[in-house]
Amino acid sequence: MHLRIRLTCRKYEIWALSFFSLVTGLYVLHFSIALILVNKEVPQTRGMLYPRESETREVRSLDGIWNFVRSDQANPTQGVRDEWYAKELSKSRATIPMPVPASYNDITTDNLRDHVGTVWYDRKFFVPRSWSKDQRIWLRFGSVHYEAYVWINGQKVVKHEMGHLPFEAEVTDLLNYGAENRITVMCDNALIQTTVPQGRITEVPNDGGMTIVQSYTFDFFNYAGIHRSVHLYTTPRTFIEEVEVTTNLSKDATVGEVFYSVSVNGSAANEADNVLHIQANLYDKEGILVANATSDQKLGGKLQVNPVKPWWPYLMHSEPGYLYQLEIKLLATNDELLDVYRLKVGIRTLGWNSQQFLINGKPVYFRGFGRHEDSDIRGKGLDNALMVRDFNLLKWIGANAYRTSHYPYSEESMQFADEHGIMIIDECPSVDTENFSQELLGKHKSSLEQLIHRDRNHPSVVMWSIANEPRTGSVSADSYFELVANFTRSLDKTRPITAAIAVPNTQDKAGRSLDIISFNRYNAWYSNAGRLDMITQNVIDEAIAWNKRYNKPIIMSEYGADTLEGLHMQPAYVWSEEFQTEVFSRHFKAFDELRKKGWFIGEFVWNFADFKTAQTYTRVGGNKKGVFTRARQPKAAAHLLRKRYFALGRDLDQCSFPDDLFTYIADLIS
Ligand code: BDP
Repeated sequence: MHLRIRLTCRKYEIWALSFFSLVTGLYVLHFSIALILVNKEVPQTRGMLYPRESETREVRSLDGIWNFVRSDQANPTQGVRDEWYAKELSKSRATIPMPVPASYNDITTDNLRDHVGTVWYDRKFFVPRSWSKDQRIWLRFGSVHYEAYVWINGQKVVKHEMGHLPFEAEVTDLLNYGAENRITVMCDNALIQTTVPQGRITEVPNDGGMTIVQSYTFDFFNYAGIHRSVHLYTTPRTFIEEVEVTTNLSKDATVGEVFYSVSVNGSAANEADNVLHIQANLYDKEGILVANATSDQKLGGKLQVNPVKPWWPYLMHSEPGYLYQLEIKLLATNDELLDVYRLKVGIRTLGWNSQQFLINGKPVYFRGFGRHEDSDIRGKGLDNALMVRDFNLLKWIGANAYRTSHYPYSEESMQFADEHGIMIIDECPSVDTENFSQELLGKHKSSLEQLIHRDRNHPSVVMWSIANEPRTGSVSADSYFELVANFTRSLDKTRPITAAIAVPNTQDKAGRSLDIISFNRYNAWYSNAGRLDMITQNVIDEAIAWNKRYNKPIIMSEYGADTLEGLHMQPAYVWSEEFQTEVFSRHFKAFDELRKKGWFIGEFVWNFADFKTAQTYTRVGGNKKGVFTRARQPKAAAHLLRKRYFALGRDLDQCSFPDDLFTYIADLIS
């Protein structure tokens, strides 16, 4: 902990350096080490199963209103030096109420929105006396952005760097049972060149003297705080720590196989005369047992389901998102039940080659969105109402996929995607990656390790995205992305790897390390603004060029135009609803040409909904490229997109049209 605090201090000392000397220094440093990037080990995540109740486990939420303090921007480590965690925060500073989960930025009416550096949270909670008996207690955060330091009753518990990913620690010996306890969290939102994502901190003059400014090149607001739920949960002394599941289907898709492998934590696992084993039971949606098995001594095994109901994406099958329930029972030699954990499992296969991406042996054509976790007031805070609304809109519009641009989304949304058959391209938080360095490589790999550890069992996850718009034109990008891609592959061979690339294909150095090439391009917006007549052929030409260069399947992972809801202009003019509609239509034309080639496998609109960004003169209240407004209402282009996505669904996957897809006009038109 102390080392980290020192490092954090160093991070802030760096702010005091002049901007120019910092930039020059980093440039020299990165240029010289780019050629000797080495593949160092990254820390391995343990445990972290999603907290679920069972006959052997209890879960308590610590969500609610916490107390909150912001540090002085110029003195971000004061709270640590003065040990604010040693007593209630309110004893050190005046606190304000702060909801958890939520970003803290848009809750108050002052400039908390733009605060840079550390903030503090605390709250009290009760632990029942019954929890003291022969079990272990864990504290788990769904995500805190960007760096978190946690204390229980004044004792340090855990620190974690990286937003959007869970972390946990055992707190059994730190709690007061049958009594009140206090949890304190310090959260630091500062992004520098070796965080993921990267940013810059500079000290600049303002009217009051000097101030600290956070800048970043990525195009979404750096919301911060305790973004997802905080849980306390119990496990038995010896418990199921990890479950890893992979699945397979017979050629004719009638027989399914579920391979499971379990890791156990606890003293019983080490007793020589206690041979632990797993009883695995698989239940269908009706709760009927369809397969069971007893593990081998390595706590792994296979379940066979005959006949099987495979997991299919939405609109590719009449019963999409079919999930079984896998029940894992940990038993001692004498068959004493030690622990039970249940999780949902979808049985499916993935395949890919130089032309296609296949699910259960059937070629997939992706039709979807880049998205953001973003909404008014709560920022990036988990919000179940918003999540369910978003899935309803995805299904209404006929999408079958989205990319978690540009960071991992909530575990709850991953589970929801499993249930609804929405395919996910799962992206790590590396966006606009540049200034490649050994330290950045380590953090980038760690973000993928944590992501894959968290999401590997989700049938909805069909691809890993290892970066968005990395600066892959630079010399160092070549070995950097080879190392990142190989590392990802070493963790999961069952899913292909992509990255959303925006440099011209002639300059790119990362594509050779990927399985599927995704490219982002804004024809008629960032290039040739307003020129609707300069879209279709450009898209066709660029996709062909990418395919020629790498001989791999191609996805257009971003295209679109900022659109102010309610602005109408005929003929179409930038920012109007007519313009967005026309931009889409010109892309559809290109996509249909490209589909005939066999290797063009998907189209993703940027963006699902309007979202907040940093303040700049190119953004009016944020990025307005949403097909839906930030309040999740459709713009005109949504109705066009819906017709296309369903038309593709009917043509490619034989889905039926919703009754309200076409509005009656006259019986002269069909
Ligand atoms: C792309 C980025 C995305 C931006 C989008 C835009 O990948 O994050 O929001 O441009 O400018 O380059 O709208």
